[in-house]
Amino acid sequence: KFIKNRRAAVLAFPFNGGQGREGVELGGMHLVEHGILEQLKEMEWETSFEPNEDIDTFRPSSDPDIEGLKKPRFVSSVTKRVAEQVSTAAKAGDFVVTLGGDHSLAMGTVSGVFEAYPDACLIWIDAHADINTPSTTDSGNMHGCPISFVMGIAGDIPEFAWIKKCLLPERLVYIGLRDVDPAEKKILKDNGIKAFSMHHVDKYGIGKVVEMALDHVNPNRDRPIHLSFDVDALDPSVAPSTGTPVRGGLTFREGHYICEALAETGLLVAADIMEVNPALEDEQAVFQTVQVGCSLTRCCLGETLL
Ligand code: 4U7
Ligand code: MN
Ligand code: MN
Ligand code: MN
Repeated sequence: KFIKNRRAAVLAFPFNGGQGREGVELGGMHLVEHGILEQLKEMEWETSFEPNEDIDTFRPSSDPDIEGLKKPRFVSSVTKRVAEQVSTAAKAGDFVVTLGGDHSLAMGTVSGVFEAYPDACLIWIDAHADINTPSTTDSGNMHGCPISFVMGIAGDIPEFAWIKKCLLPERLVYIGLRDVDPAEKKILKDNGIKAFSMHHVDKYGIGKVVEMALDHVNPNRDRPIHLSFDVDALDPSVAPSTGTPVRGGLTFREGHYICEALAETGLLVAADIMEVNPALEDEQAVFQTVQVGCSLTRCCLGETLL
């Protein structure tokens, strides 16, 4: 087992530079204000917290597009800090919880987890594939690109030279996809990347899908697991306050089942909870989304295991 001493390092990154909507930088603090740290302590996890309140000092005075990517220097410097904090905590044997912020932060979380655990696998829960390259992205928003960078298919951009090619295509699996760009579909196909879309969730049920996903990336159940959970994987009726909602998503239970099943393996070493945007939709919707973010996190740390 990889986690020593039942310690959780909770890292919040109040960052929105990977996409265009204000408010997602508030997501992590809302989970904290909702009580996630106390909830984890209640579950007998020793908990540390790093709010990274100085993240705006990483914003360069000028940050013109590079190869169509928006705010590339800001994204690079912030995600480099993310990688350092995540790898330090993971190497200490802590369970790393990263609260976004937008999903470009995963360039840092994946880099950090795989620095500490080179044999890890990545389970990506999302409506989107987030594997656009600088040449395929239409929006230029880097929250749609993190996987291409850690997989080493983004091309050589000096500003991102710190990112190591750490993720092999066969160590990645998706669950929840339903809005994948045509160029991303080609990347998935060309690289033989396994993906369970909502169609597969409907066809096989979430229990079988998680089992098949684990069989693919972790056949002997001996590799550390990094879960990156974009709340837009959930149906908008379950998690309405997020920047890129897509109808037809995971139910409340399907989302929680994934976290519970991964916790049950005893192999989960890190979980990202990304893209909660408390500036979107009404107060009730924000409450519901923040509450779901907290309960997913608790499930990752074993709350519902009997
Ligand atoms: B998220 C998109 F074009 N693919 O690249 C893009 F549809 O982290 C969406 O999953 C990306 O929320 C969504 O901009 C990124 C778009
Ligand atoms: Mn998404
Ligand atoms: Mn995402
Ligand atoms: Mn999103």
